[in-house]
Amino acid sequence: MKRYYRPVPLTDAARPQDALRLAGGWCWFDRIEVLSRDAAPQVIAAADAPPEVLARLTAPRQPIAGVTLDQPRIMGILNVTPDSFSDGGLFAGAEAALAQAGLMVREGADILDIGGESTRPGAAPVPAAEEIARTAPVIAALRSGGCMTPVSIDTRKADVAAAALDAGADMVNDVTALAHDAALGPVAAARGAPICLMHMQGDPATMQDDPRYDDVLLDIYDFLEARIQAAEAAGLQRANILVDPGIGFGKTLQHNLSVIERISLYHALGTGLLLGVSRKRFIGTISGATEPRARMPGSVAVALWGAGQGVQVLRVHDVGETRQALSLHQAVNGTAVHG
Ligand code: HH2
Repeated sequence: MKRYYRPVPLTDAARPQDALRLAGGWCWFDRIEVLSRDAAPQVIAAADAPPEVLARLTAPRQPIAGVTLDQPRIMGILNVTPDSFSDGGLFAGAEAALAQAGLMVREGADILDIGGESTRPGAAPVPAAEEIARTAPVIAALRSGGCMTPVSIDTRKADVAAAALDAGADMVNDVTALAHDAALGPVAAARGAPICLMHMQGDPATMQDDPRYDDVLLDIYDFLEARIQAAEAAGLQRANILVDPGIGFGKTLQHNLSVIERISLYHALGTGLLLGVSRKRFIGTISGATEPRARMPGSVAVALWGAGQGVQVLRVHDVGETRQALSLHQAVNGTAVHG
């Protein structure tokens, strides 16, 4: 029976002497919830977990695209698409895209995630040439304009990633975790570019039709574990991989909530963790905010929950609001980094 080890992250001032530091970051833990597919969850002392599990949970995560992961980082979303669910059409022109990128950098984005193909439920695929024409010139203009902030290309296609990396992007964000285009892993590996591997069930056209899991939390764990192995087989280093459970990608409201509640499980994969909930539908379902842009407060609340669970990268539209919330969260829970 396979066991899964979920650390219980805390930032409380009352830290026992034998508590362990989670992933070299700002949370500590001294208990682990042991999960399996056929037994009730059990809470054990961290010291009683297998040594290889503790090694993965405590190993400091390496910087990604030069960004250290010892504090929560903000990835600002820039969709240069006509049809993204919350900002489609707003930043499709190069000038508007550059202005928005500049604003997000001033507001405190650590990474910019640029995407030229919407993956919202029901979205139609975009040909690679069109996706390149949308993204590469914006990345090149950011670089020639002196922007030093690391850029991630949100694509599932090797050709789009290669063009973006040529134009000055630093990392790849693949919502299919290398399952869509077998050439993408080798492209990232050859250039030493970090990659984010996200879980999705099905594809955007049909993923919300009737998503089902045996155990959503554990099924995603097994998927990500297998995709890390596939990425390593393609030549990527584990230290250069982020994983993401893919909120809203083939998941019901309850699936999303179950995953977010126990998201710290994925620290056991030994990589950095990324969470993207910004303005997503489940926030509207719970809060009644039907307009995506009205979902900012709920998005910030869930981002703070992620930070409290040790999630290293928060993918958000509302950078300034998230930065303010995060800095207050860190100030009052004692995890602020000074100096
Ligand atoms: N969500 C979206 C797109 N890319 N990448 C990662 N790693 N994680 C996510 O949760 C994620 C993602 C969807 O959001 P958005 O980019 O705002 O919309 P659209 O896909 O319509 O462009």
